[in-house]
Parts: sequence; C-alpha cells; structure tokens
Amino acid sequence: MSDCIFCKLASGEFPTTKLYEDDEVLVFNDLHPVAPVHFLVVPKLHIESMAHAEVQHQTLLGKLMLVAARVAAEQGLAQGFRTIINTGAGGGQSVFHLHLHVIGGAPLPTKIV
Ligand code: DGP
Repeated sequence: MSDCIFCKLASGEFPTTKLYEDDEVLVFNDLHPVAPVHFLVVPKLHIESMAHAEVQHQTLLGKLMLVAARVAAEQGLAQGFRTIINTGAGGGQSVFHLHLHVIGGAPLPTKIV
C-alpha cells in the first residue's frame, strides 16, 4: 500500500532501527512507548487488521507470535511481557497495517481481562 507507514518501514523506504527482520516480518521499537520495552511485530505483507486476515495468512500469524517471544527474550523480558493487537478504530487501532505490540520491562497496570 503506497500510503501505509508500516509498508514504507518494511520496504526500507523509511528508515527504522530494526530489532529483527526476515523476508516476512519486521520488528522495531514503537515511536510512542508506553513501557521501558515496547516494540511492534509487523508482517511485511499489508494486511489491514486482524479482522482482514484470512486462512492463507494462518502460518504468518503464528510466526508473528513466535517472533514476538524471541525478540522479547532478546530484549530481556524474562519476567514476562504483554502482547496487544488493536483491531479497527473501535479497538484503538491507529495504523491500519496489522501489528502486534509487545510491552514489558516494568510492572504493568492491572490486567485487561
Ligand atoms: P495502534 O494504535 O495499535 O495502531 O498502534 C500504532 C503504533 O504505531 C503506535 O503506538 C505508534 C506507532 N507508530 C506510528 N507511526 C510510527 C512510525 O513511523 N514509527 C514507529 N516506530 N512507530 C510508529
């Protein structure tokens, strides 16, 4: 998508500090961290949101979680971390390219559920 900021980061058109990258996934720190560690796990494929994911994305979706755990360990989150996927405007999503937030590194506020 030509006007998608995460597509531009994934393609290298816009620079970012990469915590992890392979041919399908990019991980970088969130611009507005809400915890000492706050990074985003992003598929390079433009999928608008989790609500737009389809069965052919199943393996990629699983990979996002495995990469999240791997980078969390690399970032020193041995005590644990929280993952969040905001979906749609009503779910708090502001960048409409599927991404998984990983936050940790300090005691987190009460559980959401
Ligand atoms: P969400 O609200 O779930 O769509 O989260 C989008 C996040 O993306 C938000 O926490 C800020 C982050 N973000 C937006 N633009 C940029 C950017 O250009 N670079 C980085 N590193 N993060 C961004």
